[in-house]
Amino acid sequence: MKITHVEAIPFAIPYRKPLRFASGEVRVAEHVLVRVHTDSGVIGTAEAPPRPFTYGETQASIIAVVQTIFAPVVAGRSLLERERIHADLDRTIGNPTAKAALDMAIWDALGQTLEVPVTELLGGWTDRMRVSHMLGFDEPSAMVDEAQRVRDEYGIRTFKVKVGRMPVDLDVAVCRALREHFGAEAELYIDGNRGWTASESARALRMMADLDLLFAEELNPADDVLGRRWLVQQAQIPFIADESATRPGEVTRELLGGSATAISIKTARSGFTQGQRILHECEGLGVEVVMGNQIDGQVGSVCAVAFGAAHHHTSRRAGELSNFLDMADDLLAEPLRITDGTLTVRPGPGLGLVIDEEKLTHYRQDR
Ligand code: MUC
Ligand code: MG
Repeated sequence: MKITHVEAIPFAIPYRKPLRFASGEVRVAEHVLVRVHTDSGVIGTAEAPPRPFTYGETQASIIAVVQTIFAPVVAGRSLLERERIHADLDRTIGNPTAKAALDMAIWDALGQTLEVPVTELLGGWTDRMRVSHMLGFDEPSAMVDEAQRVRDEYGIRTFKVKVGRMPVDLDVAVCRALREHFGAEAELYIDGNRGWTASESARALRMMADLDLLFAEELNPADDVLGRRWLVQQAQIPFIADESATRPGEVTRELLGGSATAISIKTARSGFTQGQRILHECEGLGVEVVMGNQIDGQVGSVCAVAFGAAHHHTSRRAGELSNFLDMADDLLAEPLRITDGTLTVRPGPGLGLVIDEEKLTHYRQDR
C-alpha cells in the first residue's frame, strides 16, 4: 500500500474540432498522464489538463510541480494516508489539476489494491450518468447542426451553450435557435466564462427569459463583486459558480456572499477528496451541483463519471462528460461510448482504466 514513485508524462492529442469559449480555446489536448506506483506493483492513473486561461497551469508547470514538489512528499506514504498527503500538497498554493490528478491516481491505486471499484468506495449510488454536451462558439445554424448531430449519434438532449460574446444578441440568437429547433425536448443552459459585464449579462438574461434555461454559469467575473451580487440577485434561474469556486473556502465565500446559487464540481481540478468536500458542503447548504468538464480526455471523463455516479446529489442533473468526443484519438484500450445520452462507469477495480501503451508511446512528448 506504499507509494514508491510518481510519473508525470506529457502527451498531445489534436482536436478534430477546436472548442472556443469566452476565456480561450483548445485545439490540442496537451495533457499530463500521472501514474502513482506502489510497492505491490499496482499503478494508479489519472490525467491533468492544463488550462492556463483558468488556473494558470501549463503542461510544463504541472510536470515540474509533480516531479519536484509533490512526488517527493507522497513517496513513502500509504495510499490510506489521504489527510496527510493533502496537508502536504496544500502547503503549495494553487496547481489544482496537478493535485487533482495525483489524488485520483491514488484513489485508483487504492481501489485496485482493495479490488473494489473507486465509484463504490466513493458512494456507489448508481453506475451511470446522463450526459450534457458543451457547444462551443460558432454561428447559430452551425451550433444547432452540431447539437442535432450529437442528439442523433449519442442520444444527448442536454446542452451547455457557451456565451459571453459581443454583441450579446449573437449568443441570444444561438439559444433562441436551439430552443426553436428542439422545442421542449432539450435542456439548455449557458456558460459565459466571465465574458460579459454584469449589465450585459442581465440584459442577455432578460432577452432569454422565455427560453426556459436551466442555469446560467459564470456570466461575468466573480471579482466584480458587487456587480456579480447584483446580477445573481435578479437572476430567475440558479447561477452556477465554476472557475470562481474551486475549493471549499471559495465555495463558501461565493455562496454566502450571494455571488452564486449553484456549484460546478470538476474532478479534474478538485480530485475525489476535495470534490467530496465541496459536494458535502453543497448538500449541507441545500445548493444544487452540476458535474462540470475541464475539457477532459477519456481518462478524465472516466474519473468524472466515477465520481458523479457515486453520489445521489451529483446524479440528479446531466453531467458534462462528452468533450472527449471532439478529440481525434485517446489513450484508452477500450474507448468510452455514450449511448442513449448516457455514460456508464468503467467496470472493474479502481477506475477500470486500461491504457493502450502503444498509443501512449505514440502521443507522449518526452521520448
Ligand atoms: C467550462 O465549464 O467553463 C472552459 C474553460 C474552463 O475552465 O472549463 C471549460 C468549460
Ligand atoms: Mg464553466
